[in-house]
Amino acid sequence: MTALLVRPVDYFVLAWLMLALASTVWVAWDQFARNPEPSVMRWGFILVTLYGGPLALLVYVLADKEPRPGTHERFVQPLWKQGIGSTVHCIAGDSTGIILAAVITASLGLPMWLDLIVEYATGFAFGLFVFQALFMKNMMGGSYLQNVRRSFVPEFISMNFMMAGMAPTMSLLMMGRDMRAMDPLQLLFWGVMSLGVVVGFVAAYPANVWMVAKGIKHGLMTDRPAGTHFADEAPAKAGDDKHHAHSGSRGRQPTSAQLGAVGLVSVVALAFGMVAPANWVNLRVASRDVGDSIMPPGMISTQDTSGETMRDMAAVLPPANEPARDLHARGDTELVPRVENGVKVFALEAGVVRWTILPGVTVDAYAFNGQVPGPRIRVRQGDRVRIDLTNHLPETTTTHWHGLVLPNPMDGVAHMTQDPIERGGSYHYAFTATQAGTFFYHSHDHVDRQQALGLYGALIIDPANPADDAPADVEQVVQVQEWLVRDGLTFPAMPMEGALPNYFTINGRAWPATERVHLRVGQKLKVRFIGAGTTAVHPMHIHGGPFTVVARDGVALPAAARFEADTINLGPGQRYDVVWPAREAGRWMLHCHITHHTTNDGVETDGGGGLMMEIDVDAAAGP
Ligand SMILES: [Cu+2]
Repeated sequence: MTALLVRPVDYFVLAWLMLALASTVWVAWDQFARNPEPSVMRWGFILVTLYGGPLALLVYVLADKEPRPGTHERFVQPLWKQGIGSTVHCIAGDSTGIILAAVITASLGLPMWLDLIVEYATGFAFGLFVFQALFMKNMMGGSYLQNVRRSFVPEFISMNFMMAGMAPTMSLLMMGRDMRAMDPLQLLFWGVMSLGVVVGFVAAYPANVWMVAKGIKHGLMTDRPAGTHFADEAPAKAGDDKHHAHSGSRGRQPTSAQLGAVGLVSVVALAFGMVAPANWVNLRVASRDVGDSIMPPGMISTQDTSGETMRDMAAVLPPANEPARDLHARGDTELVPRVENGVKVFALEAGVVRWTILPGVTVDAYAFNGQVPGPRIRVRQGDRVRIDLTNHLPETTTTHWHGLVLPNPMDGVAHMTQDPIERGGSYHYAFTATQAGTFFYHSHDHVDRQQALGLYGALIIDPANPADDAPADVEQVVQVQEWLVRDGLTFPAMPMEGALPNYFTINGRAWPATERVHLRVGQKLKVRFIGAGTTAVHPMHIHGGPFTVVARDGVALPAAARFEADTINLGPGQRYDVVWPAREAGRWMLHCHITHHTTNDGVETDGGGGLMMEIDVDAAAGP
């Protein structure tokens, strides 16, 4: 069960539904205690208020609720009120059928287009067999079957217009950007149903007024216990022992041409309402295909957008009962192995955490061992290594050891070298570290989504002979990542419309919350750049003079191949080891040179944001 209150709209819908319940209780009490109506109308108003909330309550009070004792007969006479009554008993049956069908089809996992057809058929059946035929039978007499026949055309016309309003409301809102609207266990589903009934009511009202005027539908009626009299009661209509209060119009039956034209337009309206939304949204998607996905606000959703696309790009649903890890929590902490029979064994757990990247900015991240980036795995060349990965994510995962020479079944590619690890499952990755240098590990299942949400970490292999390492006094790992945070939700950042990132982190923090490096003039800093990002090549630049590139992609450059530069293009998957000499005292900047990547959602704080890090150089130690 996912959280119900995730977006501001959820609180609005909750308030609306509570108002609808309260309105329904009041209308039900008022109907049975005070309003002189046949019970089919009472139930009609009660159901319509349940779906339409305070709007239906308003209609009830203005058009049907007896204002003073004994005045109902006269009060409900105007045609517009008769039309309301006719629409209410149509909508009560139709929408009950539609909503029941929607709950059932969503649970069965049918595509939306089929949902709509089943909903139409069920709504029509409910309206015709329950509300119309029974209602007409009570009013007009005759057998039940006669009344089914008599109600068929009016119900057909009314239902067509009702669905012409309700179907596009459901399609466009349910298949829009918050797919929780397709899930009957979510508030949003009931919010959409409520709005759909209101739109359906408005769409069906004009035809109902016309049909009442033409005498082929009934409007509002008064039903009092026999012998009840009031001083100000309107004179009873002669011969009307059933207390019919609507203006008798049975003499003005519609011609077959009129009925045919109205019926035709109702069919056209229905077809338009059912089919037109398919121009904008994918009606082949089923609730089951999309889960409770919430799309990024700017994502382009079309008739081709598949359920898989939506799940890939969807927001991380905030973990329940999970306090955010604040700025004291660190990513990239060194993971301590246990040694079993000479094998260094590391334990990794993938799960969802709330992670603070900046004061006041918290992301819902996929993380190894509750930290972003995942913990640093550091071994020595020649070590036998095993990593036990356990999956606590809401989806399958695997982990790939980027750049390593290892047995193929250990390579971690989902569906190719291994089965994806189910939620709750685990996998043991075992290999011998034959290379030396800067590597990293990352998810290789739903990688478009999972790595972008934080499933990566540094993997550093020290050379067997420490003398082979390029010497430096201070070492700093720099892992870059991009984030998309909108409306308080975290989406995987992608180089795609609506999914481009607006926050950028080094080791899980954005400037000015990034780490600081401290050294003295004359010392050397080794930076291990890791291209853990997934949306851009980051031109990483250090102020205060050039550095020497000593290794690339986990391969040490021989002395003759080393070169000086002040910017390296750190592409996704790439690693660069650079050695930077501290030449002058002061505060020196290390940053990405895509200038937007040095902002936080477009805002600069303390000189920038995102991919920036400060190198503090003190004056050389005195003699
Ligand atoms: Cu950049």
